[in-house]
Amino acid sequence: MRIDRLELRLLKLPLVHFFETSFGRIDEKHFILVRVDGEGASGYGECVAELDPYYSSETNDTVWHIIADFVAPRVLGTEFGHPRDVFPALKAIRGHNMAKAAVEMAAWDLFARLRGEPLARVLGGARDRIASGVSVGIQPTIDDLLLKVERELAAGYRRIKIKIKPGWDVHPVEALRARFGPIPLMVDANAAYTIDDADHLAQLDAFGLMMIEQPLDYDDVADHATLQRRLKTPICLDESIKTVGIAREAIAAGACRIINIKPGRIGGFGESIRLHDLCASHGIPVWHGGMLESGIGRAANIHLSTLPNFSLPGDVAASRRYFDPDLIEPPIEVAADGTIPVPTGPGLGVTICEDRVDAATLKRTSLDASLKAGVR
Ligand code: NPQ
Ligand code: MG
Repeated sequence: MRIDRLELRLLKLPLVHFFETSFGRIDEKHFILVRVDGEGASGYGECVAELDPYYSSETNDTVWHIIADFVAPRVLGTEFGHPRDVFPALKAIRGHNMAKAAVEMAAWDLFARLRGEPLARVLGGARDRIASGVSVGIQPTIDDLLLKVERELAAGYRRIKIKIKPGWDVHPVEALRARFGPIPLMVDANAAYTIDDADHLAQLDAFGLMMIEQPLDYDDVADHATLQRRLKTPICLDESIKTVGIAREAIAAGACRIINIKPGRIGGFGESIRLHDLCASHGIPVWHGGMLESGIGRAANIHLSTLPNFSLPGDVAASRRYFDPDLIEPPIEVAADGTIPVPTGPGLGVTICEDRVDAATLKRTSLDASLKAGVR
C-alpha cells in the first residue's frame, strides 16, 4: 500500500450541548481530519487533539505542525506492507501520539477499503454489535443530573459515567444511587484529585461503582498504585496511559484494574491492538473511551471496540448526543437494548458528507510525496 497524497483540515463543529469536565467546558469541537489517498482510494483519520493542552499536551496546532513537517514526509510515497508498519516507521518522532494516530488510522481505513473489508475484520474484531455507555458531564445542579441520567437510561445505554471534581463527587453519586438503585455506574475525575484526597475518595467505596477513572494526575502512576491499595473500587486509567510501555508499568505497579483505550492517545490502531492484548494477558478488562468525536472518529471507535477484551461498555454513544447533523449519514444510533451495530461496508463503512465537511472546514492543506526529499 502506498499513500500519494495527504490532506489536512481543521474543522469546527458546534456541540448540541456544552460538555463540562474537571478541566473545563466546551461548546464546539475543533479537530483535525486527515485524509490519505493512494491506489485510487481514500482513508480518513480523525484526530482527538483539541485547541487547548488541557486534556493532553498536544493541541491542533502541534498536530498540524508534526504531521506536516515530520509524519507526512515519512509516510508519503513509502511502500507499507500493512498499516501496522506505519507507527514503527514514525519511531524517530518522540511523543505526539495524537498526530501519529490520526495518520495511522487513516492508513488502516485506506487498507481496509482497498481490501473491500470492514475495518473491524482487518483489526481482528469478532462481534457485530458493541455495548454502548454514556459520559454525562458535570451539571449545574443535582436535579439536572438526575434528569439527564433518567433520559440516558430510557434510551437504553448499558452504563452511566458521570464526571466528578472536588465539590461534585460523593453527593451526585449518592443521589443517583438513591434514585436509580443498582444501575451500572462509574465516575471519571479527569485527574482532579491528589493522593491527599485518598480518604475522601474512599467514601465512594460505599456505592458499588464499576470503577473510578483517572482520579489522580496524568503522569502519576505511583500514587495511583497507592490509592488502589486504599480503595475497594477498581481504578481505571485514561490520561496516564500515554503509551503501551506506561500501561505495562501501571499494571506491574498495581495502579489500575481496568484500562480505557483511546487509540488517539497511544498512537493508533496498531498500538491499541498491542495494549488490548497486553491487558488480556494480565486479566485487565478494557473499554473504548471517547473524545467527542464526529461520526468519522466515532465509526473508527466502533470498529476497534469489536476486539474480544473490550468487555465493558465504552464511551461510544449516538451521534445525536453531540452533533446535529453529524458529518456522516446515517448517523450513529443506539438500539433500544443499548447496542450499536458495527458498519459492514469497506473501511469505516460510513458515508462521509463532503458538503458538511467542507462547510465545517476552517483551513486545509494538501501534501504529496515531493515532501519526502525534505525529510528532517
Ligand atoms: C474522558 N471523554 O474520558 C474524555 C474526556 C474529554 C466522553 O468523557 C475535547 C477534547 C473535548 C478532549 C471532552 C469523555 C473533550 C476531550 C472530554 C476529552 O476523559
Ligand atoms: Mg476519562
